[in-house]
Amino acid sequence: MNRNLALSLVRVTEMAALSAAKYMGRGDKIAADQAAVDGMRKSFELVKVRGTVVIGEGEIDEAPMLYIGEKIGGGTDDDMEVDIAVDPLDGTTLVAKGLPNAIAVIAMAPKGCLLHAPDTYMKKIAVGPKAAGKISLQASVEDNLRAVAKALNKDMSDLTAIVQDRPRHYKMIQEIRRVGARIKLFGDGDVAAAMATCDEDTGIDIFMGIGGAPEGVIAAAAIKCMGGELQAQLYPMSDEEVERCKELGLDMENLDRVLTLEDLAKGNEIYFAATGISDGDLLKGVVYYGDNLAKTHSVVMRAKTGTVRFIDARHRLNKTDIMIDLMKKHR
Ligand code: VTB
Repeated sequence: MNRNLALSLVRVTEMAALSAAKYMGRGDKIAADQAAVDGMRKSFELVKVRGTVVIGEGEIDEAPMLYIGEKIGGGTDDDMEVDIAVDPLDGTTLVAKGLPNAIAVIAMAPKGCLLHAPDTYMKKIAVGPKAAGKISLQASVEDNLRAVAKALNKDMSDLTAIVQDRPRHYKMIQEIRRVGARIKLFGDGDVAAAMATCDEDTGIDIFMGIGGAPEGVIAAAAIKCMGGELQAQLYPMSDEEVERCKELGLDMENLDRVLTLEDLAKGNEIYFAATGISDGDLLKGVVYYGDNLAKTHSVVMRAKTGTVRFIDARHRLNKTDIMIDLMKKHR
């Protein structure tokens, strides 16, 4: 696959972020999400691929754009067919409330290489490169914390776990405290939270918890590019979610099979891009300077080379038709 595709992906997340960030703190998560979808969908025609959305905004009857199965991209017959996994706004509540850590994110791989995750919960554990190979979803919280502390040569009291602040995690949080590690809680956005384990500058060493399965596939694509490890297990928490797994034709006898990075994002032709919407551990949020000038901070990665590029971009919001339309619609 053309390695420059990664850079064209970042335009897509930049547009999503520039649109959605307009809604920061305005209390309307639906409008924020719609703005992100608009930005991502309109700019995707610039990406020369024949894409199929495998993780998106929902089924065709739920989402007008970026629905599962939608054909997107400006590719022609001689361009590659790819799977596209998008979360135009991971953390709608974060944007609506003006909280940190919201990102626009996209992963891309050759057709059939991204797990078509059902819309259910997923149990996940993730670490950065130095602790890759040392974790197990089936091990205890204590065993995982001790294995990672050893791999990172850290005292337990220097180790930091990132956990989503939800009642389903309270028992695990108590266990982490008993073992003696530090905890960083987050409200929403577990793609950014899992990715943070792969950048030592965040000070975050291990991600543990139950979150969205679609977000788990997207995080796996990022972590594969960054050389970390993520293990996951589908974790349907209602009969409706079990039904969704059945409808996708998943092997119900082995639904709780531990999924590795290779199961979630196969091969090394994995591309990933994300742009910060509000300030986060890894990516800074959008800044509007006035006079039609704005700034974005993105990361774009490719598993094949392991190249991780951070891109600080300045955008003239009145220069391109796409941007003019988006800024007119979302203000
Ligand atoms: C999870 C997480 C997402 O929403 O799906 C979470 O993966 C939903 O958790 O990143 P609850 O059902 O407990 O609210 C996000 O945090 C944001 O979409």
